[in-house]
Formats: sequence, C-alpha cells, structure tokens
Amino acid sequence: MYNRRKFIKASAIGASVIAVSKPTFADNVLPTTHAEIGLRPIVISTWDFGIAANQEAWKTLVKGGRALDAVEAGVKIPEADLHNHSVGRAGYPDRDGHVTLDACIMDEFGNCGAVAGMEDIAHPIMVARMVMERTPHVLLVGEGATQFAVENGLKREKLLTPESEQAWHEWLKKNGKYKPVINTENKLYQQNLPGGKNNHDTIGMLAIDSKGNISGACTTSGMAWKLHGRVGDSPIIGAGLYVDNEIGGATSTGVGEEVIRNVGSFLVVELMRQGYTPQDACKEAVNRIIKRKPQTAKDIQVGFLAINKKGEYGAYAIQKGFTFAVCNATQQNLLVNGPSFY
Ligand code: SD4
Repeated sequence: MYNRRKFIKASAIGASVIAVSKPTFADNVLPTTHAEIGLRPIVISTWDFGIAANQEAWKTLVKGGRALDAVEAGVKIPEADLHNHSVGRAGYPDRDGHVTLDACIMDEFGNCGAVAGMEDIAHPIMVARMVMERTPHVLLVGEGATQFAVENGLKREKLLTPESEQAWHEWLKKNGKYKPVINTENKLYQQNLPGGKNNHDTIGMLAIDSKGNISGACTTSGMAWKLHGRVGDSPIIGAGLYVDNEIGGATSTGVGEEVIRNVGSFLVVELMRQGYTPQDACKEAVNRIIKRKPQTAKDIQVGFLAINKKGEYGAYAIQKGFTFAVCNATQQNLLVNGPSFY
C-alpha cells in the first residue's frame, strides 16, 4: 500500500548537496542559495556523469550559444565514454547481444526528434537532432534510423566493446531466465551486473541559455539485457523528456516502462504550469507511479529532474541515490543528491 506517513517524511527532506571529492570539483559546496537557483544560463543533468556533460554544455552557454547546441554537445560526452555502460557507444547490449540506443531532443520551439533501438551509430543524440531538423518526422527506429544516420554522414560501426561483450557473456552464464535490470542503487540490479558498478544510467539534460530559451536532450542504451526491440522512455517525447519554453523542462531516468505509463516528463511540466515548484512537480510524478503500483515501486528506481523558466530546478526519485549535476556561472560542478520517497 502507498504509505502516506513515509511520503510526508520523505517530502520534508530537501535535496542535499554533495561536495565532490575530485580536486577539479568544488569541495564544500554550500547548499544552493535562492539567488543562485535563479541564475541563467544554467544546465542540469542526471547522475554523476552529468558533471562532465554539463561542463561541455557550458562551453556553448557561456559564449551566449543556444541551449539546443549546448545539450547536444553535453550529452555526447557520456555517449562517447568507453567506461559508461549505460549510454552510447559502450552501452551494455540487449539479451541477444545487440547494442541498441535510444535518444531524443527538444528545442525551444517545441520541435523534437528521436531515435529508438538504433544500432551501429555511436551518437544517437546527433541522429535525433537530424530527425528533428531534416525530416518532417519525430521518431525513427531500428535499421531505418541507422540508414538515415549513414545517409546523413555518420559512420556505421560496431559498438559492442570487449568489456560489454564480456559482461553480457557473464550474464548469459548466470541467468537462465529473462530478467532485465536497471539502476545500481537497486539490489537486484547490483546482483545482475558484473561488480554492480557503473550503470548510472540515462543522461537527461536540460539547459536555459542566456536568451532564456530552454532545450533538453536524453540518451541511453536502456536496460541492460533487455529484450531485442524493447524501447524505454528515453526516446519518447513526453515520457523521457519534455520541454515547453514558456514553462520549463523535465527529464527522467530509471525504469522506462513506469515513466511511459505515466507520461512522466510531460506530467512534470504540466504540474509546473499549474504552479508546482520543479521539485514538487517531480515528487508528484513519482507519487503517481508509487500509488499505481506500490509493490512494483519498492524494487525499482525512477527519478525526475526538472527546471522552470526562472532557472529554478528540482528532482525527486523513488529510491535514494539519485544524483544530478548543476552548472551555472557560480559553480561548474555541483552534484546534488536528489530527495527520494524511500
Ligand atoms: C530506460 N529510462 O531505457 C531508461 C534507462 C534508465 O536509469 O534511465 N536507467 O528505461
């Protein structure tokens, strides 16, 4: 059953700021002040790897560039990272050994583009943007998406890295039955991935540029060991990402099926339209998921991240451990531990 007492307890706890230990990151970062919260330009993104991605996006924002260019450049960092097994080139494969990538992008005019289940192309976010800008369509899938990418000058290449292949073989040895898994903070997931490490997760990024325009991007290799053909929330506009330039933007991470069922990111933006703060909007979207399926929700992670037109941001997740990164003029590398239901 949905536990209201727990909810009240959880909702009273705000986000806490983590001082990142690496020397290039600011130590002892103070909790973000109200003045800092409204600063623009700004870029925020999911998980620890968002720090490096934000810094890349910032290079565009600080020059007065467009938020759309910033988010595309930003998420290409984890897409190219060979140590990242949940986004892009080095993503873990599906049950049958195929690396299939999902991504979407949305600009300040409400234009959007996406690819799903795409193989052999290392930067799905670039293809998503090409779909948006060079076709009358929103979503291309599978071989059609790859073909379109190649026609538009991108290289077709094998993506399965030796590490990913080895991890897949280990999984095949251990697992007779189909049980895809997601998120390191979930015990089930830890048991199913070698070393239980390095599986955070989808990158969802939202930026506001110096003109006040908002764009977002989301990219992932999805659930490790998923059924071939499975598509999560990340390339689905309204589920994994939504931007309304008048209101704000939202993105999600975690078990995509639950996000799709609740049209999560669209819901968060609509709640902000009704006056919810970004954090309260994310919390309400998480609560919908929990209310609908309290038993399922105990064992899964879903996190939302949102920003409003003023540059105020917030997040909320089902499980503890959902971090997000913030970058603006006063801090380039802030990592925030988002509040959660459990
Ligand atoms: C999916 N939402 O494919 C993605 C995966 C993810 O944290 O975000 N993991 O369902």
